[in-house]
Amino acid sequence: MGPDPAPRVLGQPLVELEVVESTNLEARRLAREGRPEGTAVLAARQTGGRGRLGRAWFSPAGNLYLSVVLRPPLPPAHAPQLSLMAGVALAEAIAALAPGVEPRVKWPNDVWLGGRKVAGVLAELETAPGGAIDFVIVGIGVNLVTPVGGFPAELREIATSLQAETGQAPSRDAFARALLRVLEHWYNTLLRDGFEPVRAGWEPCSITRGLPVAVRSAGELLRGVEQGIEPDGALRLRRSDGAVVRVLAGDLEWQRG
Ligand code: BT5
Repeated sequence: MGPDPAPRVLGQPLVELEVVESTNLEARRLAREGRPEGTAVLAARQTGGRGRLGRAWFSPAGNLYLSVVLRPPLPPAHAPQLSLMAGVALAEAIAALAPGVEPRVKWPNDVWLGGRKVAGVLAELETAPGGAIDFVIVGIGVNLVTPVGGFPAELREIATSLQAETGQAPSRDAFARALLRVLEHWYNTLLRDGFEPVRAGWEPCSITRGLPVAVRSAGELLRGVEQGIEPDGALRLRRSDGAVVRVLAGDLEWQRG
Protein backbone atom coordinates (compact mmCIF):
# COMPACT_ATOMS: atom_id res chain seq x y z
CA MET A 1 0.00 0.00 0.00
CA GLY A 2 1.47 3.36 -1.00
CA PRO A 3 1.06 6.65 0.82
CA ASP A 4 -2.53 7.80 0.97
CA PRO A 5 -2.95 11.55 1.31
CA ALA A 6 -6.71 11.42 1.97
CA PRO A 7 -7.79 12.40 5.48
CA ARG A 8 -8.65 9.48 7.73
CA VAL A 9 -12.37 8.88 7.86
CA LEU A 10 -12.95 5.24 8.74
CA GLY A 11 -12.94 4.72 12.49
CA GLN A 12 -13.96 8.34 13.23
CA PRO A 13 -15.47 7.92 15.72
CA LEU A 14 -14.54 4.46 16.96
CA VAL A 15 -17.08 3.17 19.50
CA GLU A 16 -15.39 0.58 21.71
CA LEU A 17 -17.54 -1.86 23.66
CA GLU A 18 -16.71 -4.67 26.05
CA VAL A 19 -19.60 -6.85 24.95
CA VAL A 20 -22.33 -6.46 22.35
CA GLU A 21 -24.83 -8.75 20.64
CA SER A 22 -23.38 -7.96 17.22
CA THR A 23 -21.21 -5.04 16.11
CA ASN A 24 -23.15 -5.05 12.81
CA LEU A 25 -26.44 -4.52 14.64
CA GLU A 26 -24.92 -1.76 16.79
CA ALA A 27 -23.40 -0.03 13.73
CA ARG A 28 -26.76 -0.31 11.94
CA ARG A 29 -28.48 1.30 14.91
CA LEU A 30 -25.99 4.19 14.80
CA ALA A 31 -26.33 4.53 11.02
CA ARG A 32 -30.13 4.68 11.32
CA GLU A 33 -29.65 7.53 13.83
CA GLY A 34 -27.85 9.36 11.03
CA ARG A 35 -24.23 8.91 12.18
CA PRO A 36 -21.73 9.74 9.45
CA GLU A 37 -19.72 7.49 7.20
CA GLY A 38 -16.70 6.13 9.03
CA THR A 39 -18.45 5.54 12.35
CA ALA A 40 -17.13 2.19 13.56
CA VAL A 41 -17.93 -0.23 16.37
CA LEU A 42 -15.23 -2.44 17.90
CA ALA A 43 -16.15 -5.03 20.52
CA ALA A 44 -14.14 -7.34 22.76
CA ARG A 45 -16.73 -10.10 22.31
CA GLN A 46 -20.19 -10.69 20.83
CA THR A 47 -23.07 -12.66 22.31
CA GLY A 48 -24.90 -13.02 18.97
CA GLY A 49 -22.22 -12.67 16.27
CA ARG A 50 -23.72 -13.12 12.82
CA GLY A 51 -22.64 -14.66 9.56
CA ARG A 52 -24.57 -14.52 6.28
CA LEU A 53 -28.05 -16.04 5.84
CA GLY A 54 -28.78 -16.20 9.56
CA ARG A 55 -25.66 -18.19 10.38
CA ALA A 56 -23.74 -17.60 13.62
CA TRP A 57 -20.22 -16.21 14.03
CA PHE A 58 -18.33 -17.73 16.99
CA SER A 59 -17.23 -14.62 18.92
CA PRO A 60 -15.30 -15.31 22.15
CA ALA A 61 -13.19 -12.65 23.92
CA GLY A 62 -9.76 -11.95 22.43
CA ASN A 63 -10.59 -11.80 18.72
CA LEU A 64 -11.56 -8.86 16.52
CA TYR A 65 -15.16 -7.81 15.89
CA LEU A 66 -15.38 -4.58 13.91
CA SER A 67 -18.17 -2.95 11.90
CA VAL A 68 -17.89 0.22 9.85
CA VAL A 69 -20.67 2.46 8.52
CA LEU A 70 -20.14 3.32 4.83
CA ARG A 71 -22.32 5.63 2.77
CA PRO A 72 -20.97 4.94 -0.73
CA PRO A 73 -22.31 6.93 -3.69
CA LEU A 74 -22.82 3.68 -5.61
CA PRO A 75 -25.89 1.97 -7.02
CA PRO A 76 -27.17 -0.86 -4.76
CA ALA A 77 -26.19 -3.43 -7.40
CA HIS A 78 -22.54 -2.58 -6.67
CA ALA A 79 -22.84 -3.54 -2.99
CA PRO A 80 -21.19 -6.99 -3.49
CA GLN A 81 -18.07 -5.12 -4.61
CA LEU A 82 -17.75 -3.72 -1.08
CA SER A 83 -17.52 -7.12 0.51
CA LEU A 84 -14.89 -8.22 -2.04
CA MET A 85 -13.04 -4.95 -1.39
CA ALA A 86 -13.13 -5.65 2.37
CA GLY A 87 -11.75 -9.15 1.74
CA VAL A 88 -8.78 -7.75 -0.18
CA ALA A 89 -8.14 -5.17 2.58
CA LEU A 90 -8.42 -7.85 5.25
CA ALA A 91 -5.96 -10.16 3.47
CA GLU A 92 -3.55 -7.24 3.11
CA ALA A 93 -3.85 -6.28 6.80
CA ILE A 94 -3.27 -9.90 7.87
CA ALA A 95 -0.20 -10.20 5.62
CA ALA A 96 1.18 -6.94 7.06
CA LEU A 97 0.64 -7.86 10.71
CA ALA A 98 1.44 -11.55 10.61
CA PRO A 99 4.58 -11.70 8.48
CA GLY A 100 5.25 -15.01 6.80
CA VAL A 101 1.63 -16.03 6.29
CA GLU A 102 -0.08 -16.15 2.92
CA PRO A 103 -3.69 -15.12 3.39
CA ARG A 104 -6.10 -16.24 0.67
CA VAL A 105 -9.52 -14.90 -0.17
CA LYS A 106 -12.39 -17.31 -0.71
CA TRP A 107 -15.36 -15.99 -2.64
CA PRO A 108 -17.38 -14.18 -1.63
CA ASN A 109 -16.25 -13.07 1.80
CA ASP A 110 -13.73 -15.23 3.65
CA VAL A 111 -10.04 -15.06 4.36
CA TRP A 112 -8.24 -18.36 4.79
CA LEU A 113 -4.84 -19.23 6.25
CA GLY A 114 -3.18 -22.60 5.96
CA GLY A 115 -6.35 -24.21 4.58
CA ARG A 116 -8.73 -22.88 7.26
CA LYS A 117 -10.99 -19.88 7.70
CA VAL A 118 -9.42 -17.13 9.81
CA ALA A 119 -11.79 -14.24 9.02
CA GLY A 120 -15.15 -13.38 7.50
CA VAL A 121 -16.93 -10.30 6.16
CA LEU A 122 -20.63 -9.55 6.50
CA ALA A 123 -21.75 -6.57 4.41
CA GLU A 124 -25.33 -5.47 5.03
CA LEU A 125 -27.08 -2.89 2.90
CA GLU A 126 -29.92 -0.55 3.72
CA THR A 127 -31.56 1.55 1.01
CA ALA A 128 -33.26 4.96 1.29
CA PRO A 129 -36.91 5.36 0.20
CA GLY A 130 -35.91 6.28 -3.40
CA GLY A 131 -33.93 3.02 -3.71
CA ALA A 132 -30.40 4.49 -3.44
CA ILE A 133 -27.97 3.13 -0.86
CA ASP A 134 -28.52 4.78 2.52
CA PHE A 135 -25.65 2.90 4.17
CA VAL A 136 -23.73 -0.34 4.10
CA ILE A 137 -22.42 -1.91 7.30
CA VAL A 138 -19.18 -3.75 6.63
CA GLY A 139 -18.63 -6.15 9.51
CA ILE A 140 -15.36 -8.00 9.92
CA GLY A 141 -14.49 -10.83 12.27
CA VAL A 142 -10.90 -12.02 12.61
CA ASN A 143 -9.79 -14.90 14.83
CA LEU A 144 -6.73 -13.50 16.54
CA VAL A 145 -6.03 -15.76 19.51
CA THR A 146 -8.43 -18.73 19.67
CA PRO A 147 -6.45 -22.00 19.76
CA VAL A 148 -7.76 -24.69 17.36
CA GLY A 149 -9.02 -26.64 20.39
CA GLY A 150 -10.88 -23.54 21.57
CA PHE A 151 -13.36 -23.60 18.67
CA PRO A 152 -16.63 -25.52 19.03
CA ALA A 153 -16.42 -29.07 17.67
CA GLU A 154 -18.14 -28.23 14.37
CA LEU A 155 -15.55 -25.52 13.59
CA ARG A 156 -12.40 -27.37 14.70
CA GLU A 157 -11.64 -28.76 11.24
CA ILE A 158 -12.39 -25.55 9.35
CA ALA A 159 -11.37 -22.58 11.54
CA THR A 160 -8.05 -21.18 12.66
CA SER A 161 -6.57 -18.03 14.22
CA LEU A 162 -3.47 -15.91 13.70
CA GLN A 163 -2.11 -17.21 17.00
CA ALA A 164 -2.68 -20.83 15.96
CA GLU A 165 -1.02 -20.28 12.57
CA THR A 166 1.96 -18.14 13.58
CA GLY A 167 2.44 -18.61 17.33
CA GLN A 168 1.62 -14.96 17.98
CA ALA A 169 -1.11 -12.45 17.29
CA PRO A 170 -1.24 -8.67 17.15
CA SER A 171 -3.40 -6.97 19.78
CA ARG A 172 -7.00 -6.23 18.87
CA ASP A 173 -6.32 -2.50 18.95
CA ALA A 174 -3.23 -2.70 16.75
CA PHE A 175 -5.07 -4.92 14.28
CA ALA A 176 -8.14 -2.68 14.23
CA ARG A 177 -6.06 0.44 13.60
CA ALA A 178 -4.14 -1.19 10.75
CA LEU A 179 -7.26 -2.71 9.26
CA LEU A 180 -9.15 0.60 9.26
CA ARG A 181 -6.23 2.24 7.46
CA VAL A 182 -6.00 -0.43 4.78
CA LEU A 183 -9.78 -0.57 4.44
CA GLU A 184 -9.89 3.18 3.90
CA HIS A 185 -7.22 2.95 1.23
CA TRP A 186 -9.15 0.26 -0.69
CA TYR A 187 -12.49 2.00 -0.20
CA ASN A 188 -11.07 5.24 -1.63
CA THR A 189 -9.55 3.27 -4.49
CA LEU A 190 -12.92 1.66 -5.27
CA LEU A 191 -14.74 5.01 -5.22
CA ARG A 192 -12.07 6.79 -7.25
CA ASP A 193 -11.00 4.15 -9.79
CA GLY A 194 -13.89 1.70 -9.80
CA PHE A 195 -13.86 -2.04 -9.17
CA GLU A 196 -10.99 -2.96 -11.54
CA PRO A 197 -8.11 -2.46 -9.04
CA VAL A 198 -10.07 -4.47 -6.44
CA ARG A 199 -10.62 -7.26 -8.97
CA ALA A 200 -6.92 -7.20 -9.83
CA GLY A 201 -6.01 -7.40 -6.13
CA TRP A 202 -8.53 -10.15 -5.41
CA GLU A 203 -7.94 -12.64 -8.22
CA PRO A 204 -4.29 -13.64 -7.52
CA CYS A 205 -5.20 -14.20 -3.84
CA SER A 206 -8.13 -16.48 -4.58
CA ILE A 207 -7.80 -19.87 -2.89
CA THR A 208 -9.87 -21.55 -5.63
CA ARG A 209 -8.27 -19.92 -8.67
CA GLY A 210 -8.33 -22.38 -11.58
CA LEU A 211 -9.86 -25.12 -9.43
CA PRO A 212 -13.15 -26.96 -9.85
CA VAL A 213 -15.74 -25.58 -7.43
CA ALA A 214 -19.43 -25.92 -6.65
CA VAL A 215 -21.53 -22.91 -5.73
CA ARG A 216 -24.87 -23.23 -4.00
CA SER A 217 -26.90 -20.24 -5.14
CA ALA A 218 -30.64 -19.70 -4.70
CA GLY A 219 -31.29 -23.44 -4.29
CA GLU A 220 -29.22 -24.39 -7.34
CA LEU A 221 -25.82 -26.11 -7.39
CA LEU A 222 -23.55 -24.65 -10.07
CA ARG A 223 -20.34 -26.47 -10.92
CA GLY A 224 -17.37 -25.17 -12.86
CA VAL A 225 -13.75 -24.09 -12.80
CA GLU A 226 -13.18 -20.79 -11.00
CA GLN A 227 -12.03 -18.21 -13.52
CA GLY A 228 -11.85 -15.07 -11.42
CA ILE A 229 -14.42 -12.36 -10.97
CA GLU A 230 -16.31 -10.22 -13.44
CA PRO A 231 -16.09 -6.43 -13.64
CA ASP A 232 -19.14 -6.22 -11.35
CA GLY A 233 -17.91 -8.73 -8.74
CA ALA A 234 -19.80 -11.81 -9.93
CA LEU A 235 -17.83 -15.06 -9.76
CA ARG A 236 -16.96 -16.49 -13.18
CA LEU A 237 -17.23 -20.28 -13.62
CA ARG A 238 -16.38 -22.30 -16.72
CA ARG A 239 -18.69 -25.31 -16.89
CA SER A 240 -17.54 -28.66 -18.28
CA ASP A 241 -19.50 -27.94 -21.50
CA GLY A 242 -17.35 -24.83 -21.99
CA ALA A 243 -20.06 -22.30 -21.15
CA VAL A 244 -19.04 -19.48 -18.82
CA VAL A 245 -21.56 -18.63 -16.11
CA ARG A 246 -21.73 -15.78 -13.60
CA VAL A 247 -22.74 -16.14 -9.97
CA LEU A 248 -23.57 -13.06 -7.89
CA ALA A 249 -24.18 -14.65 -4.50
CA GLY A 250 -23.90 -18.04 -2.89
CA ASP A 251 -21.76 -20.48 -0.93
CA LEU A 252 -18.70 -21.90 -2.57
CA GLU A 253 -17.29 -25.37 -1.92
CA TRP A 254 -14.27 -27.05 -3.39
CA GLN A 255 -12.21 -30.20 -2.96
CA ARG A 256 -9.45 -29.16 -0.60
CA GLY A 257 -5.86 -30.40 -0.95
C1 BT5 B 1 -19.17 -14.88 7.49
O1 BT5 B 1 -20.38 -15.47 7.26
O2 BT5 B 1 -18.10 -15.39 7.33
C2 BT5 B 1 -19.26 -13.45 8.02
C3 BT5 B 1 -18.75 -13.30 9.40
C4 BT5 B 1 -18.77 -11.86 9.86
C5 BT5 B 1 -18.51 -11.74 11.33
C6 BT5 B 1 -18.38 -10.30 11.75
S1 BT5 B 1 -17.81 -10.13 13.38
C7 BT5 B 1 -18.17 -8.45 13.37
C8 BT5 B 1 -19.50 -8.30 12.64
N1 BT5 B 1 -20.60 -8.44 13.57
C9 BT5 B 1 -21.33 -9.56 13.28
O3 BT5 B 1 -22.33 -9.94 13.94
N2 BT5 B 1 -20.82 -10.18 12.20
C10 BT5 B 1 -19.66 -9.46 11.68
P1 BT5 B 1 -20.59 -16.86 6.50
O4 BT5 B 1 -19.87 -16.84 5.18
O5 BT5 B 1 -22.04 -17.08 6.52
O6 BT5 B 1 -19.85 -17.90 7.40
C11 BT5 B 1 -20.43 -18.35 8.61
C12 BT5 B 1 -19.86 -19.74 8.86
O7 BT5 B 1 -18.48 -19.66 9.23
C13 BT5 B 1 -20.55 -20.45 10.02
O8 BT5 B 1 -21.69 -21.13 9.59
C14 BT5 B 1 -19.45 -21.41 10.50
O9 BT5 B 1 -19.38 -22.56 9.67
C15 BT5 B 1 -18.19 -20.62 10.24
N3 BT5 B 1 -17.75 -19.88 11.44
C16 BT5 B 1 -18.50 -19.37 12.45
N4 BT5 B 1 -17.73 -18.71 13.33
C17 BT5 B 1 -16.46 -18.80 12.87
C18 BT5 B 1 -15.21 -18.32 13.34
N5 BT5 B 1 -15.08 -17.57 14.44
N6 BT5 B 1 -14.10 -18.61 12.59
C19 BT5 B 1 -14.19 -19.33 11.45
N7 BT5 B 1 -15.34 -19.82 10.97
C20 BT5 B 1 -16.46 -19.55 11.65
